[in-house]
This record gives sequence, structure tokens and C-alpha cells, in this order.
Amino acid sequence: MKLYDTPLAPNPRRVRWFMAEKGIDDIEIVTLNLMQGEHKTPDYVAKAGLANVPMLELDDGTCITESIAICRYLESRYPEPNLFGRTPEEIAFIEMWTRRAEMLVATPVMIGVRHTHPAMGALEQQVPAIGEHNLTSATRALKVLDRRLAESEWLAGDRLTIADIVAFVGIDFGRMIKFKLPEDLPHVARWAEAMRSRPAAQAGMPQRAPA
Ligand SMILES: N[C@@H](CCC(=O)N[C@@H](CS)C(=O)NCC(=O)O)C(=O)O
Repeated sequence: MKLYDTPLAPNPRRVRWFMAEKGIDDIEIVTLNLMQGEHKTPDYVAKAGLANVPMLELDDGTCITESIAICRYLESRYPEPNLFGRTPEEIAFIEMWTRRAEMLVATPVMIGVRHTHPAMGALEQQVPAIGEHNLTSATRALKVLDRRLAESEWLAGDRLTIADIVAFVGIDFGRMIKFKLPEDLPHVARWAEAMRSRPAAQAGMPQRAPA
């Protein structure tokens, strides 16, 4: 199998993080440079169906896009540790928090970065007001996460799941524009530190020079 990837973008990072939590190391990583349009070549778009990463190409040539669909496939192939839930209740609860993480936080932060970071002009017709509005929404939604994390160690229960990966990777992408966690969210701060210190947080990320 091959994972078509790019280092800084959040959606491929979800998959790399997920693979690292599971110890999956037998998938070839193919790095594309989005700024040079390597995800827009006719060959790639013919396989993926759209000019997006990540894409997982199976050994029989089947191609899967959408980071969560790829993670679900990998969960079936590499079941442990379980990150999508086992019982009907757990599966629904993890799905609920994954969707909240994506819709309330990860997507608004991504739109915020795309519309306000100068380099993103290569990929987006930028409207800074759209970016600012989305960043305000994401900041407001972090209160929802803080309330949840006041009662639970992880977003969907007592262990890390795909919901935590989606939420944290989304928030962390905001570093591109120095998006900071508000200081009055102690539970988000505790959880974010726990996420940041997991080895999987480094998976495929460019190493930063020591300060
Ligand atoms: N919903 C998709 C989103 C994929 C996506 O938006 N990928 C971005 C990188 S994070 C991309 O390929 N952007 C290319 C572009 O905007 O030209 C997923 O979860 O995989």
C-alpha cells in the first residue's frame, strides 16, 4: 500500500498519527508538494478522483481518499489498539465527538489558515474576513471541548480515539498562523499537552530547529 501525503497539511497528518498509534510501518509514504501542484497532475487526479491528499492506494490499485475513510480502512486491517470503538454505544459516541471535532474546530481552523496565511494564496482565493470569522467560531467552540474534557480524560472516554486526533491535529494546524489556545480553558490545555507529548505527534512532521 502507498499513502500519498504531504508533511504540514492537517488531513494527511491525521492518517500518519493514526498509523503511528497503531505501529503501522509497512505502508510506503509518497510525499507530494502541494505548492508545486503535485496533487493536480492528471495521473494523480485520475486515481484520487479529486486534487486532494491524503490518498491510500491499495496493492490492487483501489484508491481511497478522505482521511477518516482511510483511518477506518486501516482500523479494519490493523484492529489494535482500537481507535473507533467496539460496542455500539462506544462507536456512536466516538463518531459523535469526531464529527464535533471536525465541524466545530478542525474545519474552521483549516479555513482560517487557508484564508489568512500568505503562502496559502497558492491554494485558495483568499478572503481574510472568512478566515477571521472561522477562527472566531473555532475559538468559541473550544469551550465545548473544555467542558467535555473537564469530565473526561479524552474526548470520547477514558482512552485516546480518532476524535482526539481530529481535534488536536486541527487545532495544531493553527500554529501556521500563531492561533493560540485561550488561557481560560484549563482542561483543553491539559489534554493538548498530553496529545503533544505522544510520540505519534511527531509522525512525519518536519523536525524543528532547537530554540
Ligand atoms: N475531507 C478530506 C479533505 C482533504 C483535504 O482538504 N486535503 C487538503 C490538505 S489538508 C488538500 O489536499 N488540499 C489541496 C488543495 O487545496 O489544493 C479529508 O479528510 O481527507
